[in-house]
Amino acid sequence: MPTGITDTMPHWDELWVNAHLATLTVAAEPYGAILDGALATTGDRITWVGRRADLPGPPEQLARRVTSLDSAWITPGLIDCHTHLVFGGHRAAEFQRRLQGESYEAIARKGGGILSTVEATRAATEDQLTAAATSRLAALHTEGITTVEIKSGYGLDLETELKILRAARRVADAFPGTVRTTFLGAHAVPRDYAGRADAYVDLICHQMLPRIVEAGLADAVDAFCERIAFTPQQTVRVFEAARTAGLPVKLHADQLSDSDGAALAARFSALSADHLEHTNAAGIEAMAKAGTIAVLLPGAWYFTHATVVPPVDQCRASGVPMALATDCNPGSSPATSLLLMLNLACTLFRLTPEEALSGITRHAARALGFGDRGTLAVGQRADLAFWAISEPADLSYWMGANPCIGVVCGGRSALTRRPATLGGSGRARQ
Ligand code: DI6
Ligand code: FE
Repeated sequence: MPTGITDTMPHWDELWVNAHLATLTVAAEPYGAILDGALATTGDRITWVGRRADLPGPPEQLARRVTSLDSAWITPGLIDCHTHLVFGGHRAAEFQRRLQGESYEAIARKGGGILSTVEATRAATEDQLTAAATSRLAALHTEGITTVEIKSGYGLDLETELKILRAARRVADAFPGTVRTTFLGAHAVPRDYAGRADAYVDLICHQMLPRIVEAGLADAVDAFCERIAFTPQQTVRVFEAARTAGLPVKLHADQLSDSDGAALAARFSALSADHLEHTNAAGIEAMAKAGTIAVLLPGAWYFTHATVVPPVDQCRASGVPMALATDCNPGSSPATSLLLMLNLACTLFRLTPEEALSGITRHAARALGFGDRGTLAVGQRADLAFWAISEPADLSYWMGANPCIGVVCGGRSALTRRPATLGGSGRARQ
């Protein structure tokens, strides 16, 4: 035991000092900020958060290792709560068709869109899918992401949905952070069920979902409720099957048209309703009452040339927390940068930088059903990201920069990197 430590002194594993903290706890300061703060972890938990001046002793006597962060900022590890990371092929040709004026919906109706990725995904091996998704997740991780959700939905038959979910679990095994998997069998009606969507929903409810649950491969169930996908009635059947299986639900709701998706999600106490561009006032009210989180996906909005902005003011007025995610997928949002989503959400949807950061931390945690992460507070999981920035708004302000200099997952240092030079003083504000 080093000299000077008494039995009443804490014995933390790690202590970070000379750092500013964006705790994202509800506090008087914007971002729950603590300037000149300190943060300690023991095992996989945060064990102390506060002003350095309030530490109960000299730092070197409080922890096994003390690190000075040279005025960097610490935020909670970032959370990407909506991705389709596991898929085969890509859709650059469709991108070019859309640039020439064809709409996302028109391409889907002609059998392109999701169904073309289904073909490529069925043709890919599990190893190929795992390798491609692993490199997409690595890109997210370098930006401070410590928790990610991965949906299936490009198989649309039992065998391929199982293959995708197994690949997602393998990606998780090689990732120092946390992966949540979501079964999205109701993503599109497969070609061999064209005109027989109800029969495909039978397959989902009676065969696919029970097998996937039995294999322990899904943490939640999602569906695409839309005129090019599944009706509200069909979505209800999928959600009832999820309820029987004991899994929480999420919904791709009102992305292209108002299908009353938000209210439907709320009726099933969904963790989240996602997209929401066309959601009506009653839908947002229902979400507020049910505690359903709004997940906004500005990458998909931007990339598909959408024009109707989700009802941000109404979410604010009704107290519906807004999360943000990449929606990483080959058709509507080929994005592996969650930081870019902050900028897009601010510029396109007029979120404040503080709302945007809350959207990829505390609110994103709730969208996945987590109560143990997304803020810097004692007892929370020790998932942290370190940033060479002057103030938290820098994370929304820069486009395409990555000022992340370190990531900690469950108390273990998972990544250290040199920051991009952002200009200005290059130093965090003292
Ligand atoms: N909405 C989306 O934005 C993605 N899935 C969905 O239901 C798009 C999926 C794709 O185009 O491949
Ligand atoms: Fe999506």
